[in-house]
Amino acid sequence: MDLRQGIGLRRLGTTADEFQQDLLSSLYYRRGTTVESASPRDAYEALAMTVRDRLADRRARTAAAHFASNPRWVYYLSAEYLLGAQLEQNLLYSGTGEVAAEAVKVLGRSLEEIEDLDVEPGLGNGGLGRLAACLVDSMATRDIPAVGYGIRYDFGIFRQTLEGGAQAERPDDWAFQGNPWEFPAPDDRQTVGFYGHTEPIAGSPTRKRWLPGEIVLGEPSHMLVPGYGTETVNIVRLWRARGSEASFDLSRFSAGQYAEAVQEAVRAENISKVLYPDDSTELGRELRLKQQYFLCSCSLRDIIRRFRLRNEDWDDFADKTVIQLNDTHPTIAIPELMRLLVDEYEVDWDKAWSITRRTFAYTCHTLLPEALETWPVHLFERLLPRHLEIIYLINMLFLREVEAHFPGDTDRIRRMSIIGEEGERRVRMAHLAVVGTEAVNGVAELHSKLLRETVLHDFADLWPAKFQNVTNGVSPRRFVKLANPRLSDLISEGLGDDSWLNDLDKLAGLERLAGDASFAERWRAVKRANKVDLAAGDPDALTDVMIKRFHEYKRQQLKLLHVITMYHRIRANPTGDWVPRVVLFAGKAAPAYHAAKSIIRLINAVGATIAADPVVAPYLKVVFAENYNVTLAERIIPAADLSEQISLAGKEASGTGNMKLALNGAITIGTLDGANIEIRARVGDENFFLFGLDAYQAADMQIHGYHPREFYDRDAELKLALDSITAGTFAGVGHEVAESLLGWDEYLTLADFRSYLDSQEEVEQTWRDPERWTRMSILNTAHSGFFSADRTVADYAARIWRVAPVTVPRED
Ligand code: Z16
Repeated sequence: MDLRQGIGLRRLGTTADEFQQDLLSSLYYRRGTTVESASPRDAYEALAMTVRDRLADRRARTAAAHFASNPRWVYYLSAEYLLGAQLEQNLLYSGTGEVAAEAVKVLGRSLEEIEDLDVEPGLGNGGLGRLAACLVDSMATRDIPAVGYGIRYDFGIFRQTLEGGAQAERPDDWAFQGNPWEFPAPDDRQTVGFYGHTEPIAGSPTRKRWLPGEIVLGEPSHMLVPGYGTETVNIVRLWRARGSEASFDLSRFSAGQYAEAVQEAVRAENISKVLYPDDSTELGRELRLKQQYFLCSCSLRDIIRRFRLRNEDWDDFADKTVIQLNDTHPTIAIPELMRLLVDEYEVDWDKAWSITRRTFAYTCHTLLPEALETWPVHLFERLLPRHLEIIYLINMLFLREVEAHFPGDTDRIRRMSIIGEEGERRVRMAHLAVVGTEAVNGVAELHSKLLRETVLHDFADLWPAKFQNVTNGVSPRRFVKLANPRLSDLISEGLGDDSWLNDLDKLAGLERLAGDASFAERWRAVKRANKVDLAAGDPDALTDVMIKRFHEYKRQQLKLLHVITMYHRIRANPTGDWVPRVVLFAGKAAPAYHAAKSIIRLINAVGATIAADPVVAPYLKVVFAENYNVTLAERIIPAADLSEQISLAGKEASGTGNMKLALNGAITIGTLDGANIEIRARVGDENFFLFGLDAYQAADMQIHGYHPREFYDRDAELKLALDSITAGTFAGVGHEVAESLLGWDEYLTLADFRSYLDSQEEVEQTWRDPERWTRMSILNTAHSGFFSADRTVADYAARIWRVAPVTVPRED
């Protein structure tokens, strides 16, 4: 099939010469400039368009094949996407990397120079946003008809800088110079209402008329999501808020009241202005709920529009549609679908509720109580009055169901209600998400188990079959092939070809090479070369990395206590046989999260003290890499020897950095938390440094009263580490950190300290035996194939979505 033939379009060439012709044509006709006067930006944009064009035909054939087969669709609803840089990925996925490298020479620039101008859209905070990006990549790779829906924030996650060792935040105007990867789709714009009131409709007990007080336009654009090694190109559709024409007050403008003239439009556009920078905590701001509703309302109308292109009967909707909710953020889609069906399409309530429940599925990503969203009822009432009515009705019918199962159990009814009545009445979004969906899943085995046993226990009692686990995964294309080309080449050589890139279990074939001395030698050389590239410190030193959002439960402070202890040990014995280490931290703290920012500040103070100490500096170096994002992760991960996954057991839902690092041959030091457990089970206990309390021991300790001082009093090194902070050894910085650890230590840092240090001791013993270390490293890669997002998507497809792939025909 070639859709271009019918309209007489030429096919794009595949040779370097033909690519170069198209590149020059893009520069001339689309940038309006010439080779002689092209700026670096012109070169970048022209190349981006030339590469993008190479995916356009696949996209057209995908859309045609999907339309023709009227398949069951997966719609992924997510407030966040961390897609990463697009140019290099699209070169790989379009198979044009080599010809492009040749062709760009005509511009007098190297491909690498041009790639440096590619800005990543930072439309997410951390794990959840990157997971969304990995899953849409794998859905395309598995030929699943899917659309990812999200918000096109003007400002993505803030840019982090260090000012005197403290985090400062700068706005991330990521598309300031334009975004060549984005296709506007103004014809598909939607209208969204807020505020106002509802009116009854005569003769109908359940239908209502909602008269919103504010109207906002949602303008979509999309980015291409090509599959790897297949023809499919799906899309992520992102909504941007706009004021309508009516929101500009011309008469005020004419009267010189310029600010007032645009205030309504500004208000509308603020909805998609900025990503909320909180990972795993919710601030409960009105604008955030507006964002969520904006995303859901636009996306649902778009989903219904798409459904009606090929279908008429609402009875078919749930068979043709599955909507996956990425955390509770898009849960308002449940009452919104009810509203659209009941009020606008006049479907009766029971039928609408049956359709809705069968359409949605919900992924929970946390166990932290503060991450489970709740909204004050009074806020809902003002912002989304009709939705609150619908939620009340859903809740009434639901609680009737509970009462029927557990007659007279009023305590259970209070616990399970969608409306929390303790103190200020609040809407519990997680409860709504469980009630309104067909399937609920956690993101790692332990997480799913703890969800069933704790946070969602009552619901699992009522509907045991609803609860599932789907362990997270990561894209091997982005996090091995693109991030670590040296290792990828070595793996392909070892395995005979590169088919592992979309069949990651094949990495197991490396096992037989783990004992091959020359292969191991080359493996070590790759790691070393990656460290040289990273240039964080001595490439022969143990490169110990902790790269993730800053959060007390993740326990960067525990890593820091280890560093401080090493500092004291080396000072006490300067001629000791120390293993040289580079400890690399990277990650952002939510701007309002003071405790996390204090830890960053202390890391930098400790780093400076060590760097200035001639006794310690030869053995120990602390590096804080600014502005951690996908692009930086792709540089650090290939260079890591040791992967720090040291959260308090029972707190990290899954973790995905742990998977990326293991795949790149870093060895994990970690607790029995999240996906660490599954990594350890696969790579083998002997190839993993385990320490710390397990989730049940940790919970027990907290229940029976935890006293951090007891650990401090009993452990001289721990005492020295904390006392030195308090005594001002690190430029007087870190009093709050020490105080919080000795005062309450919510995440049992001191309880795990000794076990962690013992495990680090084992790390060093192992490192001293390079053959053994390398063998462990190879085995980590060999046995991490399970953590491909392709497997994650296959799990969702089989057990939750029940979708089949649609093959997109090749060009002829
Ligand atoms: C987030 O990134 C995560 C959970 C959450 O409730 C909100 C946000 Cl923004 C993370 C989890 O902390 C992490 O363990 C998990 O690997 C990731 O989501 C993807 O599931």
